[in-house]
Amino acid sequence: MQSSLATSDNRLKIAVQKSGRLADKSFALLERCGLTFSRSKDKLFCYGRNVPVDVLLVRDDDIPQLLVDGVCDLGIVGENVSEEQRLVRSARGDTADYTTLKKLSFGTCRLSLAIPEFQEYTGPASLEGKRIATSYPGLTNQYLKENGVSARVVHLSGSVEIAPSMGTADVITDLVSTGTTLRANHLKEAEVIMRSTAVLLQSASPLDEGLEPVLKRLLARIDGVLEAQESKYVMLHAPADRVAEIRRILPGAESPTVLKLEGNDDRVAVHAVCRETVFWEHLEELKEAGASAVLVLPVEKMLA
Ligand code: PRT
Ligand code: ZN
Repeated sequence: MQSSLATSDNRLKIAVQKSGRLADKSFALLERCGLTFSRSKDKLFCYGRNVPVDVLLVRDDDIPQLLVDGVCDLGIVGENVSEEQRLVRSARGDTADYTTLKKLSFGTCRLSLAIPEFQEYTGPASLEGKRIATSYPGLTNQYLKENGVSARVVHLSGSVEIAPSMGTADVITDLVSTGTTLRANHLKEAEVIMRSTAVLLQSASPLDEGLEPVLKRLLARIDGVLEAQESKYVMLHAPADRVAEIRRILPGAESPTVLKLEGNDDRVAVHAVCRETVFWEHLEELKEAGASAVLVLPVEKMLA
């Protein structure tokens, strides 16, 4: 992503959230891909110093429209926002000219139906005729339609969780992460409507000339960052005759490296990259299989 490409006038533009739950992690992802930026005075624009990639810092809700208009080539938003705007646009008869390139590993939450804590929930049919407050009318209406329920969706742009106690709605659908907000408002989660993480979106507008290889390399680096986040480098000592068993326990490990231990013919050192999460349970199983001196190390970068 260096040299001649960096001198091109054409630059890849990525929209990310300026401040909020996805802001730091979106920016950190780009930095972990090796991109460095200088920020404009108003802090709304970041100019890529070592790559022809610029970042626009905006409200998350504006990102899909920037992609539809071709102002930005890529954008990072929650799947909840991406899908909600897709549904709202399609209800208006507009197209949503963006596609999901990748699911990212942050911004995890769920859009859930929540009801007053002392109310009984007997399934979607019990929502018939109810008033549902939400900031996600598209996803909520889709859920009601899929379940053949007729209810009134009350669109609120914020503080949805207080609607039942204010008497403006009977139940709500809202984003939930830990569940603390629901509990604090005497609500309980009754149904998960959608699970969401941050996603990388691409505009359907064609890329400017010369940007295809820039995009390709950026995507490969993002894959490398995401894979490295999950992966761990595991080192251990094991009985020489139990290596096959050890290998089966290591989650997502390809061919491990097996090394001789100086002055010890019965035990060997095993090194492996585990591409799935290594849990304490795995370490306990390894120990039972005779492993000792088990080290689990983070992986900084990975290139397939
Ligand atoms: O200013 P801007 O419009 O850019 O930001 P915003 O205020 O619209 O969004 P922001 O920063 O709150 O969230 C951005 C994205 O983060 C969302 O679109 C989701 O994809 C993701 N995300 C992950 C969440 C949450 N977790 C979350 N917990 N978004 C919102 N919440 C809110 C939720 O609405 C509720 O009020 O947190 C509260 C619930 O949290 P818990 O932990 O109490 O369950
Ligand atoms: Zn927003």
